Amino acid sequence: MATFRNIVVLTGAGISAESGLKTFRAEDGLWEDHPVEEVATPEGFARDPDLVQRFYDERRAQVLAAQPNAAHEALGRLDREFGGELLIVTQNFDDLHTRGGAERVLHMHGEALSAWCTACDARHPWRGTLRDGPPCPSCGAAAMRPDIVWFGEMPYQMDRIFASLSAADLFVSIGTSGAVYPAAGFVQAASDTGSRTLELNLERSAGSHRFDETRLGPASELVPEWVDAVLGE
Ligand code: BJW
Repeated sequence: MATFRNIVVLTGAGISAESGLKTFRAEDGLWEDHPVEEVATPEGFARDPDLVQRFYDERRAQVLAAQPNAAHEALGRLDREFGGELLIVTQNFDDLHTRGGAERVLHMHGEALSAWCTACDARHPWRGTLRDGPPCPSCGAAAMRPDIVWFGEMPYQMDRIFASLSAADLFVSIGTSGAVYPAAGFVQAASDTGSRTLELNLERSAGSHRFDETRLGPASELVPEWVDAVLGE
């Protein structure tokens, strides 16, 4: 395999599927029972905050109960052993990359285990529930919401992500459907600045045609194989 010095990895819900966390758009996915406009928009939250807080309280508990799988652990090994530049951009709000041993992780759609006070703008590590309106540890207001990015909101650290994409010589997308922007546009941004692009997914995604190469299979098999090859094992 060619030698790469600067890798950007994008991950989506598919990498955590084998840890028991549901994806969004599968037939039995999260949005089958919870329509996206109800639970993943600021308008839905304004309409029915209790429903939305319950939905995320339940998913926060599922994240706490889940364990990293072989794909998260392989990326953790890549982070420890790869001598070049690496950034793992995840759309997932779970903490399984970190528990799988990776440190260079950026949560572009926020984090399940963080709460955001809409009164004072503070963010706090959070493992409990939010539906009961707990006071913000900084200002005391009962105005905490999940620290996640809903449709119509700006994903986090976009400048840093696009700077990394433009410097990358390899962009790898793992377990994402390519249905949500701006993440779905990263493959084009990486290609435009000369990066090689590789997709690892269970099935072809909406953006498969934009990648130099697509490998199909479960992340728990494809990701360790790919990491072994990058590390020259
Ligand atoms: C496996 C596997 C296994 C399964 N192994 N693989 C019209 C055109 C273009 C854009 C827009 C438009 N109208 C509106 C927009 C913008 C909008 C958007 O993209 N809408 C689309 C519906 C078109 N985007 C936004 O609003 C974003 N903000 C924004 O654009 O701001 C302006 C801006 C402008 C310019 C620059 C920057 C910003 C915000 C998007 C926020 C998304 N939030 C969510 C919810 C987060 C909270 C929560 O967790 O509930 O993020 S939506 C949801 O989708 C979640 C995910 O991160 C995201 C992506 O989903 P993902 O991960 O791809 O999951 P799935 O289920 O779709 O796919 C799973 C994949 O895994 C599948 O491919 C399977 O095959 C695979 N798989 N098992 C390997 N074992």
